[in-house]
Amino acid sequence: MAEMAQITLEDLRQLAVQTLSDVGYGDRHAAAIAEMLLQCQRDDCQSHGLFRLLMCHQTMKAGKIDGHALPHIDPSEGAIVRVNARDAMSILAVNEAMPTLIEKARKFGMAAMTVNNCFHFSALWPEVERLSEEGLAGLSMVPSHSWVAPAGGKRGTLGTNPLAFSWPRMGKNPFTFDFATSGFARGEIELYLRAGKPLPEGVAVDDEGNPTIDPQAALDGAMLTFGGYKGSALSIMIELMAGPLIDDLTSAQSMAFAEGQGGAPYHGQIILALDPYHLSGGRVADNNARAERLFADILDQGARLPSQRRFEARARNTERGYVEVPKALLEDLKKLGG
Ligand code: NDP
Ligand code: PYC
Repeated sequence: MAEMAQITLEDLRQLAVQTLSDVGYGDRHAAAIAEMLLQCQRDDCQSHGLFRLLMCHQTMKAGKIDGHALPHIDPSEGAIVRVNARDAMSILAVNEAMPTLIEKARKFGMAAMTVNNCFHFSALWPEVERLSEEGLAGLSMVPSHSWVAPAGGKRGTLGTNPLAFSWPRMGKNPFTFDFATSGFARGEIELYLRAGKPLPEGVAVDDEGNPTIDPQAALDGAMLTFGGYKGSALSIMIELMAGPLIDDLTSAQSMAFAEGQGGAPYHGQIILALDPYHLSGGRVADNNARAERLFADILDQGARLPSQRRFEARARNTERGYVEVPKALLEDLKKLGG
């Protein structure tokens, strides 16, 4: 078990903003990225919380990102809001276009945000949860770098390609899930490496295609999708939906673009917002009750809903005002120069 340090949420925010500003992110990007890192750490999402500040730093050092470019938002085309992130990190672009996406979903029943030309490192649940706060269902997906072999293959072709969904619930936290379509997120394998722990079986193969539980061999070899051919097909769908469908790169093209420099992948993102009022023909109350019966049947069996652990962590960490972070990570962050 790694030695942990306590850090208040405000100190975490300041540490993130300072680190991002020092390395070259403009004020608005630094604030938006820091808020994302804070939200993830507050919810005990270790692989995409403060740990990802290292990736943001490395992305700037790799020299391809624009730390200052502001997103260009084009709402002119019906139910689509097109966002050009202009080679900056995705988060500010998504945040700024979110009100337009919500407005369009309410107007048309469903709407899509397409984000192009963005660097992307983050969890997806904050944006779909935001939609559910507005009474909408949300679906979000992105490719990444081609670290993952398709089912039956041995070579990295697909990204770790996360998929997030959220469903609004009256007076309750939404039903939300957000996961990589690889067995493990890349960030999770990196955390196993830092902790010196072996991986479970079935997560990766080494560079000769043999199964491995060694995190470094997994990072050097190929990761595997979850659920065999089913996760593989979902991952391919994400490549298509957040790539060619919206005129942007696949994970393999993102990897080629990086030219071995490391840092966050560079690609597009699609977020769909669905309005239950329109889609149910105005019968929202009946259908909410139907959804709640589904959730009750799951919980009655002793199963839990996705995000339950996260919402519990949020309540606990918000109340006590601090989070626990590995001491080694804080040491590494202190060593980063501008
Ligand atoms: P996890 O495996 O940690 O969790 C996946 C989801 O399953 C969560 O919603 C989780 O809820 C839920 N869950 C876990 N255990 C159970 C259970 N027993 N019963 C019901 N639900 C359960 O996610 P990953 O490691 O795959 O991904 C972590 C993060 O990494 C995600 O936020 C993802 O967006 C991000 N990511 C980002 C990438 C990028 O390119 N930007 C690439 C890959 C991943 P809970 O949180 O409550 O446990
Ligand atoms: O953990 O797989 C991952 C990941 C990719 C990009 C950002 N995080």
